[in-house]
Amino acid sequence: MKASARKAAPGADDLVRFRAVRAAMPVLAEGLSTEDLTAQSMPDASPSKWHLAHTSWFFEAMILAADPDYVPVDGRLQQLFNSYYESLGRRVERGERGLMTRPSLDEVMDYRAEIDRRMEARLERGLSGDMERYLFVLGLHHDQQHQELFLMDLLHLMSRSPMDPAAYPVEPRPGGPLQPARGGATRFEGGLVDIGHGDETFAFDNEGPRHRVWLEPFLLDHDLVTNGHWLAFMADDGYRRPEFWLADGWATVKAEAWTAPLYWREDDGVWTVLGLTGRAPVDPDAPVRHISAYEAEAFAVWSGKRLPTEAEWESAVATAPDVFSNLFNEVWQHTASAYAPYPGFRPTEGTASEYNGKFMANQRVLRGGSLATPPGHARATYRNFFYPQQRWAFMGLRLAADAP
Ligand code: AVJ
Ligand code: FE
Repeated sequence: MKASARKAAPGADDLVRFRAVRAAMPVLAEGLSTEDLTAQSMPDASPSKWHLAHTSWFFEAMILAADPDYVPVDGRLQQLFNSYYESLGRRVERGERGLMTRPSLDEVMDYRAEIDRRMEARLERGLSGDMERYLFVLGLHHDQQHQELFLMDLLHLMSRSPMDPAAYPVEPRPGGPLQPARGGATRFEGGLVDIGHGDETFAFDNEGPRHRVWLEPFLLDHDLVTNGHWLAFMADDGYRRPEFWLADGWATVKAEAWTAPLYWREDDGVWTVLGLTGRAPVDPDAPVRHISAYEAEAFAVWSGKRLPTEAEWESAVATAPDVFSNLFNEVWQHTASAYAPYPGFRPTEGTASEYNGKFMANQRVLRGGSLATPPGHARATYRNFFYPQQRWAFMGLRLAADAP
């Protein structure tokens, strides 16, 4: 199927969906100060204010501005809130997003409101054609991706303060409640299996086309690796024994002086971790969070198991979704797979062609979803991706093994 014809459900309820998705990010901002919403903690993380603006800019640049008679809300904002689209001209460097004290937060919220008005007027007239419909639904899913980035980036910002600030009084868990562990693993026969998205509902372009893959028999654990398991790895000198590590991973351990997951700290022999509700003792029963692909690989070697490939993960979840705990609602799960195009991959046509495909070098695929993933956003074919040294996302692991 041609990329331009990729489908999204036809929409009498477009307006309802639009309002529901757009309402979510301002709720995340409630209770935070203007200072909280403005600062940037590292080049990989954006200020909340930027997320509020960029998700509005996306609808303007991808849909509203396609009309040749369109007059932008403010032409300068095109440059300020373009993330990475080369075809849309100059932009502010990623690491300098926190320097944008202007426009003010109020002005950004006004921009949001104006884009929402214009989009609602557009939706009332009705979307024209498959491509515009695809871009509209892409805009909704893009907004949801940034709702998750908002929480990841906010936690990273909080972690840079010696005050161990609590961003929220109660942990926001749009992804749903944590499920109890079950123990054990299921064996899968493998063979010739189909993976990838088949285009009957919305998916990002990188999830297709659906294609065949050969899998040897494998086991996949029902549960996520816990902090308790991770403490055992640390107690066995996991971060000091190069034999567990990939060369690039070991170089990173030394260069970054890693001794524990991100946000962990040891005070008088007690490990604590910073989360969205502040600093608390590490709970040995909770799934481990904020470990890089390098750390996941080292842990897997230490434990005598391995990471699943993305095809194993997807095939297992499609076959027996109910045997697993916490597939989509706690941490994205590292896989052994490089983020590469599927056979026959074609980027979405037009400006959105830069959305996913151009990042297919030197990154790893993660599967599932996290506590910060909005409801209805994740699915079994979803391919998230990060560089192997990154660990500020809500990421963890579920182990696999070769089946006898
Ligand atoms: C899939 C999370 C790596 O953060 O760049 C946001 C999501 N794509 N805007 C990213 C995304 C376009 C993407 N990740
Ligand atoms: Fe974006």
